[in-house]
Order: sequence, then C-alpha cells, then structure tokens
Amino acid sequence: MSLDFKKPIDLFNMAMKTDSEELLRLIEICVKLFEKEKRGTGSLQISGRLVELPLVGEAIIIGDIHGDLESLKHILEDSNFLEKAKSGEEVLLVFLGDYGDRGICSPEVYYVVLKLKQLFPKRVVLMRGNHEGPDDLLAYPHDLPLQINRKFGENGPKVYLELRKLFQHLYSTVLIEKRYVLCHGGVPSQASKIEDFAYAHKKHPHEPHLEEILWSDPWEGIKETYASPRGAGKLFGEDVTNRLLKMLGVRALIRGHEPSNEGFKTNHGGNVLTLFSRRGPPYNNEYGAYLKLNILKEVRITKQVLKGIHKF
Ligand SMILES: [Mn+2]
Repeated sequence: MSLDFKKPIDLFNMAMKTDSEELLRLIEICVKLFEKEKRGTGSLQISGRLVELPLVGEAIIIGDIHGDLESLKHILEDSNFLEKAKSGEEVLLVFLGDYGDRGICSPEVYYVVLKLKQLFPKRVVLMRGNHEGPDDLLAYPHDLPLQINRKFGENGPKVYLELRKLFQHLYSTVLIEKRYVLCHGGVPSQASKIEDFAYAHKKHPHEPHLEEILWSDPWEGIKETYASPRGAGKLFGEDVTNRLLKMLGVRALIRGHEPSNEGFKTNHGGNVLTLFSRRGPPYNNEYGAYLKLNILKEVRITKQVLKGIHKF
C-alpha cells in the first residue's frame, strides 16, 4: 500500500480537512481490519479483545488523548514512530483509549488514530477507554457527538453512529508476557482467569469485568475494593493489584484514565503506572507523558520502567 502522506504533519492536515464521507470510509476500513485480525495479525496474537505482544522490539504506549491533537502530534514526532514503522523496524504503537471528549479536536483525533491503524495495521493497537464504552455505560460529559455535528453538519449523526459501532471492536487488554498488562482503567477485581479479560465484552453487563477494566482506579490505603466516586468501576487496593498481576504472571499494570500533573504517576509500590498523554483544559496538567518500552527487557523493579517515560 502506498502511504498517502510524507510526514506526521500531513496526517494532521488531512484530519483537519477530512469530510464525513472520508471519515466514514476510514471507519469502515478499520472495522474490516478488526474483523480480519480476529486471531492475530503480524506478530500480534489476538483472542477476543485481548492482544498479546511479541517479545521483540519497542512499544510506544500512549495514555488518554481526549481531543488534544497537539499532544498527539508531539508524540508522533518525538517518538519517530512513522519513520520507524515505514523502515520496517520492530516498533508497536499502543493507545490506552480515551481518544475523544474534553478537548476540542475529538473527530480529528479519531481520524488520526484510525488512519494510523489503516496505514500500519500490524503495528498499531487501539484499546478501548471508558469514553469508548458500551451503550449502557457512556461517559459524561460526552462532547463527541456535538463536536462531530459541528464539523460534519447534517452528516454528523451517521458518523457518530458508525464510530460507536467501531468502539465495540477496540481491545480491552494488552498482555506482554511475564512483564506487563495494559488496561485503560484497572484490573477487574473478581477476575480469576485470562479469559475474564479477553471476553469481558461478551459478559457485560452480567459480570463486572469490562466495567472495571474501563473505569476503575488504583487507590492507596485500601486492600480490596471500594465504591468509585466516578459512579462506575471501583477503587482497587494493592492486594487486588498484586493478586491479578500474579494471576497473569506479570510485574506491572500500565493504564491511563487518571489525569496527572506530571503526565504519569505510580501506585501500589510502583506496580501500577498511569500515563496521561494530553495537556490543556479541562485538566490543565502541566505535563503530558508517554512511554517507550523495550519489550524484551524483563523488569525486576518496576521503577526501571520509568526510564522510558517521555514528558512533554
Ligand atoms: Mn478514562
């Protein structure tokens, strides 16, 4: 496939100029890609909504973007992902979800991440955040439909509807064997097997796993779980983290979901790393951050992972 852009900036100019027909086509292409990669693509192994990464190369991990096109542009330029992917380097780009709402460029952010998936389907993993949640569990405020209508006028509702269908295909968990598990919000506190992560979408809402994966937050000073002030998901304590990490055979949870002034933070003795990859209102955090991981490297102390943090 020929690449119809030269530099990251081209991708962003395309996003600004896109019309509803082009975005609808892109959504359709990506839905087909997701359907086609059901059992895996390239070096990615897929079961249900779980992706297992190969133990090779580099993973660039991006937390919440929430409609902030500038931060996304910075990350793509700073990480050099496009150049690396085009030259065939072993590099993966993993988004932890929450692409839209809050910031003013939600449709454009969706355009860019879907375009990245179209261009590098074997190298881009798009996860599901609570802002891409199931129909009975929408985040609020949800500005996305308003922003879509502003950009596309009378074709807006159709674009929104198709995006909502696409959300169902996004991945809820990424596993890097013996190393890390990635979820948007948290680990499901009552999960007892890996299938509880992989097929959480099929059991929703009868089992709480998907809700907790998308909505939960780590909390200090509690052992098990506590009701979340968000009204969905749970606050989970260190015992839950340790139990689930042990069950999965990994050392740390990498997640997004929570704004942080530094762009990242750790909880539970360093075993939970939060990334927040956007700046500006309404959170006004001073820094955003993303993570570069050497996938092959095993971690003994999770603090080592922090060396891969890139603040901006
Ligand atoms: Mn979130």
